[in-house]
Amino acid sequence: MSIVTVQLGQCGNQIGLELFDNIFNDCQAGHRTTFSTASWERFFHQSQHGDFVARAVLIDMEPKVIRQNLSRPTKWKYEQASSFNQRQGCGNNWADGFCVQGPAHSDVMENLVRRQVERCERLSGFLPVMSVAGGTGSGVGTFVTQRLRDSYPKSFLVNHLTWPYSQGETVVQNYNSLLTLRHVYQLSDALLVQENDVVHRICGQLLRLKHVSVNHINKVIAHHLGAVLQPALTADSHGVYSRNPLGELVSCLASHCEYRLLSISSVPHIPAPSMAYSTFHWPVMLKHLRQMLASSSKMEEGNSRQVCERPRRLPGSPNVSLANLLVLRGKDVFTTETGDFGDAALYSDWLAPKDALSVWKSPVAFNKYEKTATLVSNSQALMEPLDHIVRKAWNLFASRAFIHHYSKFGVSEEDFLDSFAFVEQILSSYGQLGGNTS
Ligand SMILES: Nc1nc2c(ncn2[C@@H]2O[C@H](COP(=O)(O)OP(=O)(O)OP(=O)(O)O)[C@@H](O)[C@H]2O)c(=O)[nH]1
Ligand SMILES: [Mg+2]
Repeated sequence: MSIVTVQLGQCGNQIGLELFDNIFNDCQAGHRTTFSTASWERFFHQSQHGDFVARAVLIDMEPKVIRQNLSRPTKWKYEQASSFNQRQGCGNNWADGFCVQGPAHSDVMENLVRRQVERCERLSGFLPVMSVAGGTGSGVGTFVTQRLRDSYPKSFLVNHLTWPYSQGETVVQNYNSLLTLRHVYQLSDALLVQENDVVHRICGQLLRLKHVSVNHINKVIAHHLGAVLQPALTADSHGVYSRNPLGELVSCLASHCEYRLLSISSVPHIPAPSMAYSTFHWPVMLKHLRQMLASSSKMEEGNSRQVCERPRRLPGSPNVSLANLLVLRGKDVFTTETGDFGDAALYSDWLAPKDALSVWKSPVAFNKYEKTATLVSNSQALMEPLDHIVRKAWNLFASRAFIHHYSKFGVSEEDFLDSFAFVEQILSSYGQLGGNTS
């Protein structure tokens, strides 16, 4: 089954390109016909000339990144006619994107999506890729997510959201994040979240890159996403690569509508020059990943984020999961012991651990790594950054700073208050996973 990716705004378009590149290169790296065929059906269709064309729609209110994407030489292609841009962005304003630009260009964007859908023999669903902090990705992205939900109510809808640096690049990034989450949380089946802070640290500390660029960050984000979305064998797929990637992801991780936040962590991350000398041991890798899960850090131990504040969780309390998906790729996956991830201590008591843990496997090595273990977790791991966003947004809102930029496009103070209440409720729900009702 196929996924139609909708790349929105600068961030969405830059990450989307890296994702397709990652997937295409991964498939080309070896002779593995059934794997590649399943992957290509997911992400590419073939043109009359035999070119691999991404199943993607590119949307940005600015022209630059789309132009770069369309002209960048790659072994695969974007379809020129599958893009839409305007001349000026939304100026980091969610309200402009959601209330003005989205509705103004709704028909043309819908037509582009429909054309991609018509190319799919079997549609699994949609993957909108966007940041939550700018104007186009967040505002137009939310609008497009709403239209996708209305027009394709039976298809799966999983949003990939990039969360901004906590120290912030724009003063209103937390307003935009708040408004995006308020809407997308209800529309989407699941939200795959990657935080720029965390990925930046992975690049600097684990990959030992001296000057971390956006490009480096996007490659890591694409690596994580590819590790989850490339074909794998599920417990009941009887040796056949899973058919409905988004549907299976949602059904094992996000079947409860109040819990839709999914974090991704992966091991190992190895600097390119060290790769040839590295050894990969499943027990060591899985031990690290298990420790990361328990402590809700998204980087390997030793370098992980120091837990500074854990709002709404008891001090030192372990990260509680509702559900986890472990994806193993590479050598010896079928003989690897994963029982530690079924430890009841990791989970809320709502589901038996055997129902809360899913394991997908593929014997095909991923992205030059002999072995890769990736964990997608619906747990309390995103409470801290989410709480940070809400608090920062509230600090601005308390003095009604910048609200006029939003109200002039139709987003009122009441809309903000409603969004605060909604996101507070998400935090409270996740807090209750650990039995903490504060
Ligand atoms: N990881 C990553 N983050 C990005 C990238 N580009 C922008 N961002 C982040 O995205 C946020 C800004 O969103 P953009 O995608 O630039 O904004 P936009 O959607 O184009 O919206 P406007 O330009 O305001 O119309 C900031 O938090 C940036 O750190 C990227 O290529 N990769
Ligand atoms: Mg932009």
